[in-house]
Amino acid sequence: MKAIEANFDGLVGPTHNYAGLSFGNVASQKNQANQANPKKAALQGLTKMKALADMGLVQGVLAPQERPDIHTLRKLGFSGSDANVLLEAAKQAPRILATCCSASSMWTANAATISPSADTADQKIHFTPANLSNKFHRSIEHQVTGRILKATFSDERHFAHHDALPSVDHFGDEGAANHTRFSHNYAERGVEFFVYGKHAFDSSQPAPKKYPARHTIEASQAVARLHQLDAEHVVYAQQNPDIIDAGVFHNDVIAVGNANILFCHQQAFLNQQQVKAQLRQKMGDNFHIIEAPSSQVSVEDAVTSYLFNSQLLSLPSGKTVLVIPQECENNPAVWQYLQALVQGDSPIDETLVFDLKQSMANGGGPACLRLRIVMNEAEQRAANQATFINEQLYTRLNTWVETHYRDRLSEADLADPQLLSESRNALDQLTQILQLGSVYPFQR
Ligand code: SUG
Repeated sequence: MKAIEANFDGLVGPTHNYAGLSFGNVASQKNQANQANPKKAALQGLTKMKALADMGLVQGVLAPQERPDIHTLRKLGFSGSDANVLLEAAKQAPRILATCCSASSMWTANAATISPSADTADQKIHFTPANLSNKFHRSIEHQVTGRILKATFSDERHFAHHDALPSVDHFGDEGAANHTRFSHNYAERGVEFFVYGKHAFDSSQPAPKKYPARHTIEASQAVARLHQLDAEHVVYAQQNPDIIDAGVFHNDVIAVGNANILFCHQQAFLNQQQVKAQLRQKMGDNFHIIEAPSSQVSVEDAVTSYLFNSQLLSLPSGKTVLVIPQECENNPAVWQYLQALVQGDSPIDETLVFDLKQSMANGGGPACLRLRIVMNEAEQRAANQATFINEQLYTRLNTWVETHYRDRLSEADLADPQLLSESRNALDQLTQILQLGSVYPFQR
């Protein structure tokens, strides 16, 4: 049966803001306290989704989380009416309030790790929501993420859902941002490539010194076991610890892969030669590795431009395109490298540039905004059809954003009880549009 790679983008939530919550993510820290524009952020995301759907790709959308997260604030001892919870949190612990208001679930590359049915022993698609345990504001996503994934892929004949791994640093799991699946044909068994930042149970192994390694090898191995993958078709690689210290907090900031292509920086992995050799051995002939040399693109250029946080897409026409953020155009070294790449004899035919500045300012590029799911035709039919982007859904979601979103938001606005009710009202309608049922705590 024919299979395709679908991209499910995260819809930016109504509380999108810049709170500087992600130590080790240079953009998040740099833009702390800047004013955000949630409406623009959501529309920028929708524009990308629609453009890819128009190119004949299967494009889905995943709903955002309920924020402010009153439920978590109550767990932390704030009480009274919802308005009082917000007020007290703002007074006593404004940073905790900010963590409970982040729209960070928009970066669905961190929502979960997905293994297609061609790779799993029971021939179902397996989903494991990422615990995101390294950052408090993200560690409170996985439960609702799991519900949204179940509401989008509910048919148990095709889809197997696991709980997130235990939420501790030993099993820190950042999901698909550190996972790539290679194949010669989407319908056939592929090679799953798991990238981690450190070993949790072996302190003799190298690790970054300045910024945290968010993801452990033990987490990757657990996900591979849960997904019933054949060890013969799995490769593990450690991120180069030095580049984590330079701001590469996820592998998808320094490498992207799809089909039979790996596009990465020369310094992406520890023991890079060995990693490449393993991938070549498992993928066999006709596997392409495009390695950007440090002499042409520095790690710093990669981090500021998000060159590798691109979407490497195989179009129905047979062309391969690289979806990049505008920041690549603005970086002369990166732009020159890209021009030479598409004009030369690389397997990448074209670049497609998007303005995603609202998300980029929090360290989220095109690839962060999407979760990839390889599906065959039966699986596509079994998924929730109301979540696939087409002309009608695009128009409906644009109107929904225009109706419910603010065009400016700063930290001081997070305690506004009006924002909570606007946000809940918007999400209530969204669950109807996307036919998700009651996935949010306020609906239960
Ligand atoms: O986890 N930023 C996100 C960005 C995630 C990008 N995803 C991938 N690379 N796949 C993070 O660091 C910043 C929120 C703030 O500071 O307000 C934030 O959470």
